[in-house]
Amino acid sequence: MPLRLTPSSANISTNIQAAITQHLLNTVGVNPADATPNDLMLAVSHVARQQLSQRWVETQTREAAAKARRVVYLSMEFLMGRTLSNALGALELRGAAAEGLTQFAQTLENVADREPDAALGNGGLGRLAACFLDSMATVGLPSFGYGIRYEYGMFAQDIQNGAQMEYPDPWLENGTPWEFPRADISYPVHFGGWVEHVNGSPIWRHAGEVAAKAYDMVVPGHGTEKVSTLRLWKAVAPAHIDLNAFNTGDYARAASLKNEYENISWVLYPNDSTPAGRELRLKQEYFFVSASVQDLVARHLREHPSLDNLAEHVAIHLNDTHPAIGVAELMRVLCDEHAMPWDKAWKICGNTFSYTNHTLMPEALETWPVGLMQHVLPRHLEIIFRINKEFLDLAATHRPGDNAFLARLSLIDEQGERRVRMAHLSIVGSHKVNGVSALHSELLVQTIFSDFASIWPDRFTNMTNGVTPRRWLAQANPGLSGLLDSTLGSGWRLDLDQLQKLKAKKDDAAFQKSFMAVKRANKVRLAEAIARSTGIQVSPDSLFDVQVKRIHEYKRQLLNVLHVVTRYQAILANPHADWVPRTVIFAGKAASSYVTAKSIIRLIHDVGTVVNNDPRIGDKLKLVFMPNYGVSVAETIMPGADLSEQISTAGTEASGTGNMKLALNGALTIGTDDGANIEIRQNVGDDNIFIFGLKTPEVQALKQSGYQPMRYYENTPALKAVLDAIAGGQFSPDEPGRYRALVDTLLWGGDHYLLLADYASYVATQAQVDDLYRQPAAWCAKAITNVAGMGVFSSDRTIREYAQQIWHMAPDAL
Ligand code: B1H
Repeated sequence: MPLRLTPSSANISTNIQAAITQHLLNTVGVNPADATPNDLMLAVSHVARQQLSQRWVETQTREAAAKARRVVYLSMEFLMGRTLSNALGALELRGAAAEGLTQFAQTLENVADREPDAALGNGGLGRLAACFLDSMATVGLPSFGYGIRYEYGMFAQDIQNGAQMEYPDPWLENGTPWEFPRADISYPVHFGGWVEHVNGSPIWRHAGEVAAKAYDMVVPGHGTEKVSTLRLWKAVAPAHIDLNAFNTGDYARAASLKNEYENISWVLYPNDSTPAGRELRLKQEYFFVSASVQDLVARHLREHPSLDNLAEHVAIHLNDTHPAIGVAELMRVLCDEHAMPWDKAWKICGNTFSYTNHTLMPEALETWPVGLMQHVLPRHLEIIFRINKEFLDLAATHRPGDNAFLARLSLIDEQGERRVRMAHLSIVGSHKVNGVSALHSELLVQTIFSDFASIWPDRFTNMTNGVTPRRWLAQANPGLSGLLDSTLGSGWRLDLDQLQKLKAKKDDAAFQKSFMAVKRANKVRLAEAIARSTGIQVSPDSLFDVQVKRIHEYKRQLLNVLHVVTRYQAILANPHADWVPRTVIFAGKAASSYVTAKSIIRLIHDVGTVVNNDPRIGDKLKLVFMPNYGVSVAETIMPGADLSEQISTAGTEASGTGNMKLALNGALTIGTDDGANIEIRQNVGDDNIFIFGLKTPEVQALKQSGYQPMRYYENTPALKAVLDAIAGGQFSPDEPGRYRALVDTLLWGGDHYLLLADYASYVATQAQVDDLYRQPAAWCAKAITNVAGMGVFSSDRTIREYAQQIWHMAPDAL
């Protein structure tokens, strides 16, 4: 029986030292005297892993005995980041581990830094899934996350001559202490072939088979011994597949056959917000959904005699449409494999599934060509057609004779190449559909899903996103956490609403002083990280203005650049004015094939090169781009930000979650009336946030009336000067035409995201930001008020809402 370490056990740090030494010797295989920081990272991880393993076994045993109702969260992405620090936090062993490491002359921070990020996601959607796992474990919701064990996660970004380069992310290259391979859990997943109907019963004569092997990652709850499971599937060629080629000595063919199957879990598609639409992606989606459904069905049948009561014991949640094929798969399993009548199965299905939509952008809605679906999943296509027929029969009773209505609702888009609409399949197959912020959920029923809402108004609801305060405050910002602990006690970690009590302190001079000292230290730390990753020195005394997120036109990083150039020109024109020194910090990846986004990254670098090296500017303005944005980089950036840029065109950002992380760490937001910014404003108060620009109805009206960007260009001299400088090559003298096309998307390409329309309002609001920053006490009071107002954005709150309103589960039931 391994040693059980609890924070209360005597001599905990001595015990940890002993445990680390044991693991160095027995698990890592090194002499403790020679242990490198990497060896120590592995050894400490194994100490924590052992503790979590015990918790996992206990939680599973308890839930199985109770035949607990469980939520199954299906997601193509889990952007977990590093595990060690979070695991130690959950075990309340962080202090002891740090102390234990002093014997090895190492800091916990330095040791933890050796762990590669588990970057199995693109951005907000994947990180939300990771925050939800943390909250599900913490609030005690019996839960399984299911996804893919990608061999390669999100690509690593490097910058060469200002341009993004992508490199593979072999995060598993050296193994990971955090996964538990479950050698005995493996399911066959079938593809292709055709369907035969024998005596009215369908038989899927599949053409290919791959094995899905389970690898578990333990998700620790905080303030509880409960843990949850993230089960990731790896694709493995079935042993028999290459036997023939292997036996005849044709190893090349054997290897290529093996690859063809195993590439299913090879790499994450790096397309945030736009579906990939490739056959391999469809196979990935079906692969992990099929394995997960087999797993949950097997678990159910271990605890219950039949599948009749499946919906009472399992809630399956679709994280966007990527796992939507699960609706057809569950129908196939119930009807074809368990001989359940269709109508009964369909009822179970509807009571089991629920679906979250994460984006309104029409180009982001996933559809699959009918021909491709026929080729890869012929039986599922038949099932989808039957679901569609019955659904359209029902819809016709709502508006008899209205064929346009039916065509809009159909699961099949019949215009041009016929395509299966995965969002429609998800809605029809679910009992609840939610958006991720109040505005987004409202817009869903007013726009893309309005026809569905006319049939099923009660099916649509809102679940505003949240973030876990454990990672995004306790772990990322130890300085602020310590201040909160000494001011409020430590309860905020599990009850973020307690931050409200800070409001009373917002003008307290002593508290302000401590709060500003924490921010200053975090800025120093961030400035060091900037120097390390870019070579650029920035002053922690300048205002840190931060925009960190995927690079996308709708998020309008380009509008931010227009402001930077505006400021640059204004400083040159008036060098002796009382400028508030600013450091503008960008970070984010562009999808590898997204030409405009990559051009924006290059422009940021080119403008930075000119501005940062202009001796007339000095510290008044700096522009930096931190490469390879991901969870770990974010953990350094969030605590050091003064200003949070959330400047998407109103109506385009479904929610945002970076906005929450930044405000929680005491940054003030400059943002549009979009996504969760609106709810942040409601919670921190209008006076503590900078909102600018057109609101959603104004955006819609301007577009309808015929938006003419050229008018803004001609009537706004500062804007004209900025665009002329960029388009004319002032920042790319070696290639003066480099940004002509980028500027042309604004002037001649319709400026789809209304940068020019919002420019003047944005620049004027930035001046208000400067005015406030000149008054440190006033700024600080607002920053404190922001932290105080962020309680509602804990993902614990979000998960409790899902549990109560969608999954019909009581947290902490066991
Ligand atoms: C979000 C995505 C997304 N919305 C397709 N949609 C993908 C769509 O690989 N794909 O095919 C990947 C990701 N991601 C984001 O979700 C929203 O843009 C954010 O506003 C939101 O905060 C986040 C979480 O809800």
